[in-house]
Amino acid sequence: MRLSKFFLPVLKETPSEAKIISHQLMLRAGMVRQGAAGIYSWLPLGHRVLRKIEQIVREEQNRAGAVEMLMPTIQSADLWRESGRYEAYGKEMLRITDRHDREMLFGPTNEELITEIVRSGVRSYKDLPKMLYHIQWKFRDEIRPRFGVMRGREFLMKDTYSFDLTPDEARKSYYKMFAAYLRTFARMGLRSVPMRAETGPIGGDLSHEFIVLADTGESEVFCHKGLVDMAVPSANTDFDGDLVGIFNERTSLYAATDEMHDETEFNKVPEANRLSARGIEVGHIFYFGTKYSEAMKCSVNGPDGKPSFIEMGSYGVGVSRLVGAIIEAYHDENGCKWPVPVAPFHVGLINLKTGDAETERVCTELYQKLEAQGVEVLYDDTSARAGEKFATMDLIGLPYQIVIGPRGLKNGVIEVKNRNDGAKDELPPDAAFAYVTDAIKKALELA
Ligand code: 5CA
Repeated sequence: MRLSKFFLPVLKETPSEAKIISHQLMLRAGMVRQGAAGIYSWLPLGHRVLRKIEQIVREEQNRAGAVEMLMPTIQSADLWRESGRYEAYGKEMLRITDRHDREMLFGPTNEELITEIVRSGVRSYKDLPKMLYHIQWKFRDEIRPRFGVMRGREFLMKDTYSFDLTPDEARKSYYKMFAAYLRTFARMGLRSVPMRAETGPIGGDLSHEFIVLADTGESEVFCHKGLVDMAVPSANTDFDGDLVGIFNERTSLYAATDEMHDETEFNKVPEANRLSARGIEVGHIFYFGTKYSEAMKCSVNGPDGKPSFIEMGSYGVGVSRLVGAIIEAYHDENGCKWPVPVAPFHVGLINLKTGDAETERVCTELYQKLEAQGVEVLYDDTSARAGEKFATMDLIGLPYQIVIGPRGLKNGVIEVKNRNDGAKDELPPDAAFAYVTDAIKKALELA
């Protein structure tokens, strides 16, 4: 992508309304613009990151055996009356009336709608288990939307719903999502810790929040330090196999959010291993049994011919919140430092002297060769000053910068900078090409 064609409205000043670094950087780097309180447009740069995160979430859901679909944002109030949540949800639900005076709502979550879909589509225990998900915008009229996309009113969520015949089978579905979430966040460069959590308006009694530790996180959390560095399930994890080991290994160590915190239990952890910190909730999984299936009469006939209510769970990932969470984990005083798998582009190519024939030639050739290898390049072909180009590249935080100008070319070299550690190398164009291509491929293979 040529920067001259792209749309990258960077800001020099930090907007005063942005209180945390991720919000500041997302505005400054031209990733999002606020439309109304807690409602954002995703500009091209932010949109690319959002889509990469979404794709990783999708791949790991598919790996775990969940099946993708898409439900609408607007739902009928009647469904929510069936479950009893229409009144209970209160002011957080955005209620809408259509031209026929029918009561509708902008979905804050989808337990009712998916239960309705499954009850009309399954008959027998042989139709189970099923695990379905979608990635769709949600709306919650939060009292205090804040921190940009971290606590928005409109936000993108991945929500999965599991349907099983028995509580034992339902727990297996829960373990699948538990393991899939560890992999999902790790692929984005995030260490997540599952913590026992309150179930709130979703319900049930088994629930874990997946927390990324960060000083600016909204949740206060307490856990055993060993959980932070624990190895992540590998890519060849057998999701049809027994995953209880992965679950037990983590849940045997203390970890709880402040609502579930038990000081006495926490104090049993040796003092050197006690971690009390702040964190960002990037995912939340629930097992709530027959709460919705009973209220909405969603049942199947068992092997004995008798009907039984389906055992259900739901599993959410905050896709748009993750964009902010990753910036909280990866930035410095100059801007973002994207991990390769979620970077909006892999490489920023800077032309130091537009109009200079040799510089143009080398830039264009390298740009085309990299793109042909699947390396995503943002090519700064504008006539801005060098200092401005460097500042913008640091701000938007692409993993590698390649800087090409007449002075270096006289000696047959161009500069490659690693945004993560700041290391710079002067290399001939061919060597720079090989080095960057290799580094990007390796970083993507780790998945
Ligand atoms: N139905 C269940 C699971 S599918 C559910 O709605 N769970 S939730 O309420 O915990 O939301 C799932 C995830 O969405 C949260 O873990 C969080 O990462 C994200 N999320 C929730 N509220 C917001 C918000 N206001 N802004 C951004 N992300 C949010």
